This record gives sequence, C-alpha cells and structure tokens, in this order.
Amino acid sequence: MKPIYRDPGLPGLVPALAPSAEQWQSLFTLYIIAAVIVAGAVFVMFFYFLAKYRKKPGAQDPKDAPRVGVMADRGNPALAAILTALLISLFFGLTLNTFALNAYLQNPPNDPNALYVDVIGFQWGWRFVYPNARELIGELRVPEINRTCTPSVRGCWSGTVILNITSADVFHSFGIPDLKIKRDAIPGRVNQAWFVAEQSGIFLQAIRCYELCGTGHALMLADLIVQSPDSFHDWYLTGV
Ligand SMILES: [Cu+2]
Repeated sequence: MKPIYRDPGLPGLVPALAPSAEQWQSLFTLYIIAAVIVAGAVFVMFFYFLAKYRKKPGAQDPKDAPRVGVMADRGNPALAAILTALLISLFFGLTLNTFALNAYLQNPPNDPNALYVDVIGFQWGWRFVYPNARELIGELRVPEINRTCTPSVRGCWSGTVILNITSADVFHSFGIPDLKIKRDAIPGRVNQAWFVAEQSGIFLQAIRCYELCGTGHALMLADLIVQSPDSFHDWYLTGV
C-alpha cells in the first residue's frame, strides 16, 4: 500500500474517510454557504445605501431622517415581521440540525462488533492499546468497514472503531481531521470518539495533538492505517 499524505489545511477539498465525517462536512458546508449569502447581502446593501444616502452639498435631510422626539416611519411592518420569522426559523432549523449531528458524533453506536482501542497521549506521542494488549506507538491500525459483519454475526469486526482517549501526563487533545474527530485527552478521565473508515490506506500524519502540551507538541503526530478486515485480523493476531 502506498502511503498517502493528506494536507488537512482546507476543509472539503479532501474526501471524507467516514460517513460521520461526510455528514459533518455537509453541515459545515451549509453553514459556509449561509454565511456567504448573508455577508454578501449585508455588504451589497451597505455599499448601496452608502452611495444612495451620502451627504450631497446643499441637499435637504431625507424625510425619514431621525429627529428628536419623533418616531420615524420605517416602512412595512408586515414585511419586517415575515422576514424576521423566516430568519428565526432558518437559524432555529440549523441549530436543531447541529445538536442532532453533535449527539450522533459524540455517542458511539451500540455495535457488538466494534473494535475498542485505548488511546493514551503522553509527552510527546500517542500510544494505542488493543483489547488483546497489543500496543502501538505513533500508529493507529484499524479495519475498514465490513458490511457482512452485522450485529447478528459474532467474532468479526464491523469496522466501527471506538476510541477511549486519556492522557498519561498533561492535557492533550486527540484529533483526526480526515475523520472530523477531536477529543480532549485528560489524565484520570476517558473521553470517547468513534468512526467507521470506508477507505483502506496508510494516512501519514493523519493524527495530531490539538492542545499545546510542551516543547514536543508539534511532533505529536501519528499515522492512521486502515486495513482490509483480513489483513487487520492477521496483524491483530500475529503482530505482523
Ligand atoms: Cu499533546
């Protein structure tokens, strides 16, 4: 397998590795589009009114110019009410969507065939410990999705990976930008994250630390290796 280095710089330019990350990405894109439309409308109106109502020499004040003690007539109240209601429902909808997606991303699915991996941050690296006590440093190996491994089948990995994240010393933050995962790694606490990888490959430096944790912070990189169910099984049992 040829190693892939994916630049995590620009969101949306690299295909997401997991369905949960795709959902995250589509909501994020929706927010960006909404923000661009709103900002565009505000700036167009801003410059239009700036030009239209600029002070010209000898010009009278406009009819609706503010005057002390006089309520100005501000156009059509029904239109204003409709626009306000529309905007409130739009943003309320976005908020509900965000809370629902957040709950989905935060809570690992109830999958009897999930692979659990302990993730321990330390100064300065990541240690990954598997249920059979196999241990890796700087490299997280997981099986890719296995659609034949349904909850009624036993003794297989479905591809659901549940990470139990903690730290051996100071605060760290475990992040995989390709999978839209980021969780604090805190001594004495366990925070969970989960994903299902859909694409096998060696993703170099896909794992990073997102909490300034000392002089080696920038070196806290780890590779993500997504293997076919069979080759992951071989590695899990034999270590090679
Ligand atoms: Cu760190």
